[in-house]
Amino acid sequence: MEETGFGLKIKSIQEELQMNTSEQSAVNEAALPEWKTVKVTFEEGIAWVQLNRPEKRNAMSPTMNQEMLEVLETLEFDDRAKVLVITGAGDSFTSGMDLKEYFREVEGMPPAKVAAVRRAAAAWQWRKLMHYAKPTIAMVNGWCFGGGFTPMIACDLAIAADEATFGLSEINWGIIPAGNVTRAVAATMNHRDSLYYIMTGEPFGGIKAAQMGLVNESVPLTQLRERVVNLSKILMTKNPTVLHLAKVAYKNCHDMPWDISEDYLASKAAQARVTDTEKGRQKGLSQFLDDKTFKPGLGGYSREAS
Ligand code: ACO
Ligand code: V55
Repeated sequence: MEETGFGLKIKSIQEELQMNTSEQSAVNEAALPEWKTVKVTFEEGIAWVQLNRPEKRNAMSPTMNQEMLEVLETLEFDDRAKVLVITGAGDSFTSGMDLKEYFREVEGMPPAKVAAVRRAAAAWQWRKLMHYAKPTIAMVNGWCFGGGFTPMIACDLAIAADEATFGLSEINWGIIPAGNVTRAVAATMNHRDSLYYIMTGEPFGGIKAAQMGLVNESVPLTQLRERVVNLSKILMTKNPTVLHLAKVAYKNCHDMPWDISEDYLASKAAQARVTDTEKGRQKGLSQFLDDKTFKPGLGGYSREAS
């Protein structure tokens, strides 16, 4: 075949595409950056994100807040992470904000610096986490106090150990639950329970957290990991595009008037049809109506079959 200028151009684009593909997979298999206060490991589609200062009960320091934002931004583009599980190293989920590094040591700083430290906490704890592109599960393995409620609640789902201990301990040391802790509590716990725990600072366990709907479930610590792996596997069978839109739609429409919400949800449904590259809706309809190979009421369509 004649080597036209056009042919050469096509070849070089193909080469470029191949190069990009291999570069891309190189990125995805690359070792992660070294984080001092967070540990990330991959296992069968799950990214285990461990708050990792066990000697300080995983208290959230300014460094950890900065690193957690980087972790979330990194994992967003890493194919090894299909589901994120946020948990804590050792016997704690997190003891909340670091009273030394996040409060005392920041007190004397200029207001702009204080604001930057507060902003970095909010950046990952709810701004980034709330509408995260991938499903998120908080695995509450132990202590969960104060500021720890915000990321725990911002995760889509939460599973606790019966042995875990929760508490809105702010009142116990003379502050109100800020950093959007109170807002997160108001989104998940009822009026009486919220005020009871905000005002008493009384600790409570995983079983109580599940009874109040603060977490989805509580299981014995020995079964916690297995339950979270099983839940992650269920989420991994779903269409990721639709899964993301479904959770964002739920979280956004929660506080909308009904007429605005109806219109918003119609737009989101249309968005799903446009952006869903695996065309789940079409597959689902034809596998049920034509092939009769599944029943949507009882499980998901086959994402592999055409
Ligand atoms: N901030 C800073 N340091 C902390 C925090 C915290 N939130 N939590 C624990 N640590 C440190 C301790 O100071 C101690 O440090 P040291 O070894 O250098 O002395 C170390 O972690 C171990 O803590 P202990 O208290 O010895 O651990 P123990 O297992 O006995 O108790 C518990 C754990 C119950 C979590 C206890 O540490 C505690 O009450 N921590 C504070 C919980 C809290 O109220 N957090 C703030 C919520 S409000 C907010 O987040 C805005
Ligand atoms: C708290 C948490 C904050 C904050 C102020 O109540 C108070 C806990 C997450 O940040 O800035």
